[in-house]
Amino acid sequence: MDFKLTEEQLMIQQAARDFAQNELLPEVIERDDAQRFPEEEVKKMGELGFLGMMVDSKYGGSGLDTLSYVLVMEELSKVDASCSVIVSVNNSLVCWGLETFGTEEQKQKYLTRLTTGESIGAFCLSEPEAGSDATSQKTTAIDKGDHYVLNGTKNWITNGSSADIYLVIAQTDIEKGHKGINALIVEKGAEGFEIGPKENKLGIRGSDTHSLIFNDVKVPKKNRIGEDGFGFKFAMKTLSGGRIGIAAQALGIAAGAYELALKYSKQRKAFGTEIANHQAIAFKLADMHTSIEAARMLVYKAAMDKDNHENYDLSGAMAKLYASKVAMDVAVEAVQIHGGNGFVKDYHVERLMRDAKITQIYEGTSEIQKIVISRSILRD
Ligand code: COS
Repeated sequence: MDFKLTEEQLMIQQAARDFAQNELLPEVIERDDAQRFPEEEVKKMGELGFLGMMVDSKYGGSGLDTLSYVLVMEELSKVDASCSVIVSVNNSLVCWGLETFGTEEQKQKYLTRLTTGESIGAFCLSEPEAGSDATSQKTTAIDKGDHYVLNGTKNWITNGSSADIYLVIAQTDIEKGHKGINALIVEKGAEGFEIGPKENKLGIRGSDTHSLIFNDVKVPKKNRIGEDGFGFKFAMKTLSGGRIGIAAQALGIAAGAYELALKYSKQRKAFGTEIANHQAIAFKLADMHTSIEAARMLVYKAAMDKDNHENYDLSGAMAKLYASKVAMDVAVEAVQIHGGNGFVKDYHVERLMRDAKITQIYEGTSEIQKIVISRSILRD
């Protein structure tokens, strides 16, 4: 494994770092407080090419590798995980899925808008009773010849109200189980498509999370992704890549919290010296640094597996499982190192701690990652 970054990757990393510091940091606390979607910031990320990073330039994408995408995710997440989840969903779950499995017509119509930020995408798999158990889809897409009729409810959808293009997973033929599931492209404004109220969340409060309700929504058949019955495999394959993005988000949250704690520990004095000089704090920093470095190796390895066209189901699941635990542990320790100040919003670490939690839940909980990992090692 050679993790020496190329000149181009270093430039992209620096661009993301500068953007996060100059554009995201100034109002991140206010956006979190008010649960305000970062509309202007998303536009700018579109201009910088962060929204269609791995997409071919013929569809307006940046044509970069997964490792570059991971570097951007890491830098954005150090400062604002609400922004980085928008980037992750748009890149990994929506653009990648459409580019890899969509028809040329779908790519021309939808992908070109998603890569520039003119439109944002949402990935709609979870339901009130189908989160981890993703084959138990209750939303139906009944085949009516040249179109499907979509009925049901989706839950916890990132970009729920700000997206324009929704990839919706639904059951067409219940008899066929997961082989009777389809993935459909639904546009905002379709008759019968309602956006439910916004969730009031613990973390990533700047991203908008909604339930979505479909009441007899007509979806043309040309909006189906892949062959009839490909929807569940589409969701699984797409989520495998999505997990690398979320692992990178977790890595960034951990690294961001660590950097703040390191800086603080060199400034704050107690018992006549900077607190970093106390072994109680220095050892915490040592543990944080070590676990972040280990997480980084797993995340970069998973990205490289994808770039090298190796199977990345296992490496992506391991990266997400481990990096999300590191994010949670490191963020809690960063708050501890900050003491009373850590409990106050101005110091940013309490937000990072709240944001870290979701990385152990979405795009497959830690328990689901353990299912994926254990099945893989027991099969091989
Ligand atoms: N790539 C391609 N196909 C995959 C796959 C992958 N990564 N993972 C599973 N599949 C296929 C299987 O090969 C199987 O197809 P066949 O019957 O043709 O062999 C099919 O999908 C069903 O798989 P399986 O039998 O393993 O299904 P399970 O119900 O046991 O569930 C898990 C598998 C738990 C891994 C799956 O339901 C899952 O990932 N759940 C979490 C979903 C999730 O991330 N939710 C969060 C929502 S997005 S925020």
